[in-house]
Amino acid sequence: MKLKSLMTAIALAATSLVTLAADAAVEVQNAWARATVKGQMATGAFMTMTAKEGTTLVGVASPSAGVAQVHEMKMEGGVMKMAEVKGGLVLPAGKAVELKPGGYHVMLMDLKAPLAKGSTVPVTLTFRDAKGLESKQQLMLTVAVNAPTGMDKPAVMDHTMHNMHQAQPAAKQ
Ligand SMILES: [Cu+2]
Repeated sequence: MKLKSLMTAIALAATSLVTLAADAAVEVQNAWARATVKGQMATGAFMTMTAKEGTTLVGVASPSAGVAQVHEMKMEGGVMKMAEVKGGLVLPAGKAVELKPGGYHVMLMDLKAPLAKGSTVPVTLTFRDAKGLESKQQLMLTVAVNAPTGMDKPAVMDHTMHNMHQAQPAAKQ
């Protein structure tokens, strides 16, 4: 078995275990976080989320990061900018919402240690449903240099334009 598919299998197994335990309202697929190098304080995490019923991702937390936020990356006057999604990320019922390099992503900042390729990083998502009820969902994200599923687009712009964060070396290693 190839290491990559093994890692994906482990990540999926971990995800579904947690999903069962929490009777999760949101299905999360292809979750991964980008590996970091020593001294790098921030990185992105990516996944595809499908809510059974309409809900909103209102919070993110990780014991590995001092600060975690949902970010959006978009072109503004010809410049790629990144900012926290205000009011949370809306997940319409039954519609897959992709968090991917160059778009929505989970930003892990103030990293307590480098995220090594092949390791995992715990992330807790907080959702608020239409009635205002909050629920939490825990994930173990696979740490990788590039998207494990090949859904990735060239990630050269990933976070290097972010004013708040340290520039990172080119993604290729
Ligand atoms: Cu960001």
